[in-house]
Amino acid sequence: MNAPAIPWTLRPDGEAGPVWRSPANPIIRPGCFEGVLGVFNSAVVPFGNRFAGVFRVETHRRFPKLHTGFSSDGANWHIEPEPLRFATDVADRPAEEYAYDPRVTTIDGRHHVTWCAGDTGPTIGMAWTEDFQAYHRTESAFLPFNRNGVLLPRRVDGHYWMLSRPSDDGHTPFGDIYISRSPDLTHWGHHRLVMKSGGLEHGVWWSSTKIGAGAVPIETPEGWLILYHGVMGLCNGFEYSMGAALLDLEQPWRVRYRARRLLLTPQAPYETTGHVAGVVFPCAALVDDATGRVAIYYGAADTTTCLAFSTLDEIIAWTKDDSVVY
Ligand code: BMA
Repeated sequence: MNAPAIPWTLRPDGEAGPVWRSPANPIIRPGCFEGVLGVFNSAVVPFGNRFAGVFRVETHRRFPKLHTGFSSDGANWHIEPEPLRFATDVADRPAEEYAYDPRVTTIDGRHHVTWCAGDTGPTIGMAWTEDFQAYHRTESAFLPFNRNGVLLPRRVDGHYWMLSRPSDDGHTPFGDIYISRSPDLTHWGHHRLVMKSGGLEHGVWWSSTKIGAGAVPIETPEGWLILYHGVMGLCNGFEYSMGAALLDLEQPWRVRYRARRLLLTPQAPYETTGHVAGVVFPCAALVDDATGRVAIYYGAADTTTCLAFSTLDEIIAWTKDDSVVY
């Protein structure tokens, strides 16, 4: 079966940044089915000759749930109106849990979903699927409170690895990216700090409050490329931007390069207006191996799902040209 072509738009004339937005943005909006107030911070992967994804959907209860979606072109999506249900679960779950900010990582043909689960407080829920119909839930990875759990897409040194951000029970005013490893995707240890939030020490001013992993890391000759979110505290609240860093391929807790300059910050009307103004929140990226084209999926203003584009060469050059020195 042929892999589907990823969405793509040429860089518009006059675009100065390393990443440009899709003219079709927002690609998924409230109202994609009846009663949807927001669909954002969601993750997609190639699935046979099309794409599948797990989406954060909010209805009039504003209680976030995960929904499955399918697309033949990566830009036009059908989102299932019912939240996804787990075919197998672990015991002793609260009666109703919130679930948000999913990531999907394909390892050896199996799609692993990680998300922020309301498991006696926010922490990293885990499930796997092979068909995006039956989801098998396994134990949560960490103790509460934790968010933004993102797996590496292959084993390194025989282990699975997950980036995460220890946090608090609210709108966490701090946060650094850690990595943990596991022999079996159940038992996690060997915890290491990867990157601290920005600020004066690191000169990454736009992420001076907190940072969190975003898209599944992309393997490149220069290291694992991570597209992450960084948060800056402004006088009227938090602002969420997207940045890039490269982690060592064999020792993924070591940062090789970290771009001082952000890749994308809220500027478009759909990023500066919505349920939470001033948020771009990447959760997935598709790469075309032949051309190095990258399609980045991000949530905008906690309301819609959007697409942005670049190439691996451009993002890597941007990251190395003005990097924090470690
Ligand atoms: C974070 C998460 C994200 C959200 C962001 C901005 O703490 O809850 O889901 O996009 O805040 O509101």
